[in-house]
Order: sequence, then C-alpha cells, then structure tokens
Amino acid sequence: MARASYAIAIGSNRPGRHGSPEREVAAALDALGGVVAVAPVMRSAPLGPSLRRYANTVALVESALLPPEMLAHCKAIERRFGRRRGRRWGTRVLDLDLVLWSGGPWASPGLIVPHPAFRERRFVLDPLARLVPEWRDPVSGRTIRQLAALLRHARAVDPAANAA
Ligand code: PH2
Ligand code: MG
Ligand code: MG
Repeated sequence: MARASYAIAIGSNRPGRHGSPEREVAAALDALGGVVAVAPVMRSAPLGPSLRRYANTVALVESALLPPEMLAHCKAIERRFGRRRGRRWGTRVLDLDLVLWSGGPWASPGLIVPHPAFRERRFVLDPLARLVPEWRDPVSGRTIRQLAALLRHARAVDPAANAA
C-alpha cells in the first residue's frame, strides 16, 4: 500500500520501566517508528475513574500499514510497555489510540477510525489541533481546528462536559 498518515493519541498515567508518564510517552514515540511530527506533551486531569493525571500527546506517523496492522503494532507496544488489560480506564503505563488516518472512515472488527470519542476529548483535540488543524474529520466534515474550538466552547458553557 502507498504510505498513509496516522494521528495516534498517546497517553500514560503510570510510570513503567522508563520512569515517569512523560518518559513512557517519549519511549513510545521511539517504539512507534515513522513519527514525522509530535505535539507538545501536556498534563491533563483524568477523565474517568482513575485518580492519576495523564501525560498526553498526539503523534503524526507515516506508515505503509493498513489500520488493523497499525492497531496490532500499537497493541504490541502497549504490551511491551507493561500494559495490563483490566478495569476499563484504570491506570495505564501506555495507551495508544488510532484517532485518524489519511484514508477516510474505516471499520473492521474491533477497530473504528476515526476514533468514535475523539471529538469529545480535549486531551486529544488540543494536541491534534497543534499538528494538523486543517485535517478534516471525514464523519462530521469539520476541520480539527473547528472541532477543538467547538469543544472549548462546550466546556465554557458546561464545565462538566469535559475534564482537561
Ligand atoms: N485516557 C482514557 C481515559 N481518561 N484521561 C486523560 N486525561 N487522558 C487520557 O489519555 C485518558 C483519560 C482512556 O484511554
Ligand atoms: Mg484511550
Ligand atoms: Mg486505547
């Protein structure tokens, strides 16, 4: 396949063998390979039951892999970093989410791209908007810049709409 671009959201809220969530994120960028741009790493309050704050960023990755192959690559890295399947949204050393790719909408067993929740998450949209503000969400038709602005506005109206 021709090379495709992927936006991959990276999160960590528990140190593994690299030492701190920020260092897990940095090591994950090395492990991913093909990284052409990275947004600044930001700290954010946890959305969900976990009590620990996250280090989050988004990386732009170029790859010849198809989405299911990219997902398998990401899951293999998560396992190598010591990720354990357990309580939904529990603390995790590393979470790699396939948010968008350049090939349009994709659905196969266990994988939907764009990531169904990315429009509601500032810890994804804010770094994504730093990287690819003009990319268009193929589902809503909106640019990333528009989605990020909409979410900031929603939060100003309803602070419970989103933890940042
Ligand atoms: N990831 C989750 C659940 N909650 N909260 C923040 N701030 N950052 C995350 O990456 C995150 C979360 C599930 O993947
Ligand atoms: Mg996630
Ligand atoms: Mg995930």
